[in-house]
Formats: sequence, C-alpha cells, structure tokens
Amino acid sequence: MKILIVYPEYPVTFWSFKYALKFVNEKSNLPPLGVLTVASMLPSEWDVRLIDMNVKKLKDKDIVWADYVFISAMNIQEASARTVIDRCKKLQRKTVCGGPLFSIDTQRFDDVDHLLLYEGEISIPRFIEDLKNGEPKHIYNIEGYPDLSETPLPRWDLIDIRDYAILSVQYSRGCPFHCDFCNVVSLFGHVPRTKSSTQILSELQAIYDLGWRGAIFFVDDNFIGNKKKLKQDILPALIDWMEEKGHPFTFFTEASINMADDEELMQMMVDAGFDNVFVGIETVDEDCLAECNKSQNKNRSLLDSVKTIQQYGMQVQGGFILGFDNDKQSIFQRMPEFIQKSGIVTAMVGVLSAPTGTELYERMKRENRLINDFSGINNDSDIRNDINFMPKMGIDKLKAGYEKVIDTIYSPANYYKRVKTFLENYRPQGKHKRPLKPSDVGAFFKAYFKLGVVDKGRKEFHDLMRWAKHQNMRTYVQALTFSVYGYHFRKCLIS
Ligand code: B12
Ligand code: SF4
Repeated sequence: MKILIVYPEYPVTFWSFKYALKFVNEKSNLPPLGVLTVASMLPSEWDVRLIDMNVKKLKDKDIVWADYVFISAMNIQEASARTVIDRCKKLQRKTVCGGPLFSIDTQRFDDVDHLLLYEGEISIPRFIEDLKNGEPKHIYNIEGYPDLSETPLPRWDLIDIRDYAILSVQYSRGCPFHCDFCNVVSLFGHVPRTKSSTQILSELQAIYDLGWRGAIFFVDDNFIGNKKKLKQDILPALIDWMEEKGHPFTFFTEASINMADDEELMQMMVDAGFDNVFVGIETVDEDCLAECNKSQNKNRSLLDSVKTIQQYGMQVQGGFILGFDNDKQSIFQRMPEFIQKSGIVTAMVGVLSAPTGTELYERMKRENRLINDFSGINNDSDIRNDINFMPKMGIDKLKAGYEKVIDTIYSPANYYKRVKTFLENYRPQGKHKRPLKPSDVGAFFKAYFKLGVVDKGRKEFHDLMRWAKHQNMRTYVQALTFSVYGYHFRKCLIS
C-alpha cells in the first residue's frame, strides 16, 4: 500500500512567524506532529511519504504515486485542504481525512472517501482492519478517548528537521477547565490524559539523536492539567535527563494562569529547562471572565501572576480576546494598558469566535446569532472575515476597537518599550547554551539592515539595542530576537 500524507498550507498568520523565519532561512515554525504520529500507526510494510505544503510544493505526480492520500487539517487550513481534496478527486485517488477540521465540521466534507474523526489511536486501527476486509466505511466517529500509553513515537524520518524553527513533543491531551469558547475540551475532553515519563524521554531521545539542539514545544492543551503527575514523575525525570545530556533543549508550553500559584511547580519547570509559556489571559474584565466561565483567571491580579511567572524565569506569551457580550468601550483602552504593563511581548489579541461543538456555539445557535461558518482564525487583518456570530456591540464597533488595540500594542514605540519592560523583570535561570548556527550571522546582519535602517521603527530599535548591549549577552540576543518577532507581527497584523 502506498500512502501519501499531506499537511495543507497555512495562510500568513500571527503564529506562522513567516516574516520572522525569513531572517533565519527556515521554512516553517513547527512540524506537523499529528501526521508524524498518524504515520507511525500505519502498518510498517506500507510505503509512506509526507508532504508538508508549508515547506514543499505538492505535485500531481506525488498524488498519482499514492493508493490513498491522507490529509490532516485545522480549520485555518480549510482552503488549502479543499484544493488538495479536489486535486485527488481529479486524479482519481482516494482520500482519508482526519484532524480538528474534519472532526468538528464533518458535514462540509461529504465528498471525502473516508473521514476518521477525533484521535487516530482509535479510528486508524479500525479503518485498517476494515480495509483489509475490503469494507472500509465512509465515517469513523469514535466515542471516548484513547489512553496515550499506546501512542507511538512520531516518524521523524519523514521530514527534514532543518526546515523547522522548533520541534515538538506532546505529553498530555485534554484540560480540566470549562472555558465556553474552547475547542480543546470538545475535541479532547476534560480529563487530562498523559504519557509516561518513559515515553516522553524516548521522544526526547529520538529528537536528540537527530542532532537537534534548541527549542522544543510541549504541544499540550494545558501542561499543568495533572500537576501531581508532573511534580512526582515527569518533571523529576526531565530534570535528570537534561542534566545528564548537558541541557540540549529549552522547552516551552501552554498552561493555565494558576501555575503562578504553585512555586514548587514553577521552580521544577524552570529546572527542567522551561523558559516560555503561553497563557490564556483572555480579558482583564471580570464580567467577561465570568461570561466565558474562565474561573481560574477570576479574582486574582492577572498582572501579579504574569510577573511572578516571569520572575521565575519563564517568558509569558498571552492570548487575549475581544468581543465578549460584556465588553464595554473601555476594554479597548484597558487591554492595551494591561499588555504594556505586563511585558507580555507576544500578545495574541483576537476576536471571539465560536468553534462548532463548543458551549459558546450552542448558545449562539440558541440566540440566533450565528452568521458564518467557523473559520478557525481570529486575528485576520480584516476581522470581519473571522467573526461567526453577531457580537453584542456590533461588528463595526468591534472592528474599530480591535484595530485600535492592535495599532497601539504593535506600534514600534509601544512594542520596543514592552520588550524592555519584560527584559527588566525577567530572571532567566536556564542552563541551555544554544550553539551558534551559520544562519545566525546572516540573520544578525539582515536584522540590523531591515530593522535598523529600513524599518520605520529604526530609532526605537537602536534605543533598545543600545540599552541591551549594556546588560548581558543573553539580554542582547533576546532583544534582537524580539525585534525580529515584532517585525513579523507588524507586517502580518497591521495592514
Ligand atoms: C501545536 C499547536 C499549534 C502550533 C502548530 C501546529 C502544527 N504545525 O502542527 C501553532 C502554535 C503554530 C498553532 C497555531 C494555531 N492553532 Co493550534 N494547536 C496546537 C495544539 C496545541 C497541538 C497540536 C498537536 O501537535 N497535537 C499533537 C498531535 C499528536 O495531535 P493531533 O494533531 O490532534 O493529531 C491527532 C488527531 O487529531 C488525529 N489526526 C490528526 N490528523 C490526522 C489525519 C488523519 C488522516 C487521521 C486519520 C487522523 C488525524 O490523530 C492524531 C493522533 O491522535 C492544538 C491542540 C491539540 N490538542 O491538538 C492546537 C489547535 C490544533 N490549534 C488551534 C488553533 C485555533 C490554532 C490557531 C488558528 C490559533 C490562532 N488563533 O491563530 C493557529 C493557526 C495556525 C497557524 N499557523 O497560524 C485549534 C484548532 C481548532 C480547529 N478546529 O481548527 C486547536 C485544536 C486548539 C484549540 N484552541 O482548540 N497551533
Ligand atoms: S484553560 Fe485553555 S485549554 Fe483549558 S478549557 Fe480553557 S481555553 Fe481551553
């Protein structure tokens, strides 16, 4: 059996880091871990190839080679996935689709030959069995969630790791919280399922053996969903392994804000090599937090929580949302003020949208407010393309307010100031020493030319770099890296 796995193209987005990657000559931010894992679940005698369209062109001859074309996608990749499906039909090749897009918006893909919904650990063995018996079904809709102890090692041999800026590992799926807009809980459930420390160390060892030395993203929905296991098993194992290997990696992940309440946990994470965490802050308005059921963010000083995490040695990246029913006009001022004070450099501000199957979606349906299909993007340069329900304040007000927030926080003056605020508060503890790569030299000169000569924020750039030069090498490199990110954010968010 010949299987071609295709990972469709993303548009240019906040997280694509497309304009930043050009400085270091890398093609994509992260590899498609889902399909690398799916590939490992296929019989070893099958011939499997992978094309990640974010790093390589998909040719007709690739499709014609295959007996089956497997496609994985998030909603944001829908346009590209649709083109791939149509090309397969034209070339008379059968399609097998899975991943978030096909699991939640299944009805849009009736023309796909086989739809394997939700997690492959359950659906793929059933599909293979039916295929062997000559009776594969159109839809495999699974009930329940698989135990991750059986999840195999990803097939890293199918990609060239040099195409990517960061590699990834997954430790857990699911999140114990109940935020009403969240797709994670409708896809992966409320009870965090975890891999064992032996599995995680094998995954890290495999990446280490590929020669990778650098950043690794733990792509968990909420890394601290099961704190007990983390503290007793996973983090001690990671700390020992990293020490033994000489700290080859830095880690970052996604976690809920309540990590700031647990000093022991933060210290262990930092000791293990975590230096960055994405936190869903969402809003600074208590009524809005209550509206979306984000209980863990309520009744606390969000600012103090962020500062605490930073002082432990972890950068905080933050997700923010505009467009709650309880949002008042003042949010368009309060949110940027918070972002500036917090020193959250990578602040992803988006408009609220309702993914199919979430509690928010059901409420919008009941209230007859749905106006579009869920697009999967929430921070387009024209947010009218993103909104899938009628916001209480009206689309025009929301659009104007959103643009004001973005223009404020990503103006060169405010952005560079925020970088400095962060670097002043940050207490890095990591022991990883990133080896210098040949592309770093080119990146350095490109950055100084683009940001220091051509860009309209050149004065602010030089001010920051002059300050950073008088700190230490680490701060200097971080200031330069953030400057490059800022260039990407401005190019992709401010039209
Ligand atoms: C890592 C990650 C990213 C990474 C990179 C993704 C990449 N290159 O793979 C980054 C940070 C870039 C990212 C960005 C975004 N992401 Co994201 N991301 C994730 C995260 C945390 C983990 C994905 C992952 O690697 N999982 C590990 C692998 C092993 O699991 P998996 O991919 O789900 O695959 C399993 C199954 O889905 C299935 N499967 C998958 N593909 C296929 C294919 C076939 C044929 C079959 C049979 C089965 C199958 O089997 C696999 C094994 O069980 C998920 C949350 C989650 N738990 O999945 C969100 C998630 C996928 N992201 C999401 C979103 C919304 C986004 C953004 C749009 C956010 C934004 N507003 O900008 C952006 C858009 C992308 C972009 N480039 O701009 C949503 C997607 C919702 C949707 N319906 O589309 C998720 C589910 C989180 C959420 N909030 O709900 N993301
Ligand atoms: S904490 Fe994050 S992952 Fe968990 S339900 Fe809320 S938004 Fe989803």
